[in-house]
Amino acid sequence: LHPSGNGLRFLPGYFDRQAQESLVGEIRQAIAQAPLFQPVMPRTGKAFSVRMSNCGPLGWVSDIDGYRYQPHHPDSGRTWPPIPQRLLDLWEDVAAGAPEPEACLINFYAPGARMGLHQDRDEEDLSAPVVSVSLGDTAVFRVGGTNRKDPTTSMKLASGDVVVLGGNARLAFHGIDRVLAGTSTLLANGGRLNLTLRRVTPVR
Ligand code: MD3
Ligand code: FE
Repeated sequence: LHPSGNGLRFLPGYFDRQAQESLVGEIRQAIAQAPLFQPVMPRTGKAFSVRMSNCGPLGWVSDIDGYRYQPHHPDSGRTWPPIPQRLLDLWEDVAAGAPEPEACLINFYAPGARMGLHQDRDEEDLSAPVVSVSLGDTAVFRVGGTNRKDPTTSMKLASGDVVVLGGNARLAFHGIDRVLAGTSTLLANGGRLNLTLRRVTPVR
């Protein structure tokens, strides 16, 4: 049994083309208010190849001091825009029972960008799932177990696909090995958007 086996739910083609186009419009609006920023690794200051923004009451940031959730954009100091209703509806559909999401991290992969193997453990509430939406070019996603050295399996994530990471997949190591250029016409200039909905703080 793969360590992430019983906590990973893959919902291919959850969003149809029309819903994907609406989502892209909503995310473009969010990015107009909260521009993509360039996260860097704590201590080293090495830049991520992925650019990021957020919507929701909290947003994930990474700078020389560390990783954290905060209510303000790191460059402008403004609060993050609201999470689009379509994404709150998705959460209700696939994470029913979990407290409402507080953060939607927006990852933008320009051609050539990738994300190394990591765990998501900056949330205080690790009981809620993470819900991921892929838009644009197909990505090669790698997921393993809760130890970095556990065996990994690869999956392709295409535009409109949703992945729900709960249970023992919540702390699984995962990353994006590459984005396959030219696999989607959704984003005019290519690349990939990934949206992850997260509960950050415990309810009580
Ligand atoms: C497995 N994003 O933002 S989404 C991230 O495609 C992140 O941008 C990737 O990893 C991306 O942290 C992967 C799928 C995903 C998201 C969260 C997870 C897989 C996960 C949390 C735990 C385990
Ligand atoms: Fe992650």
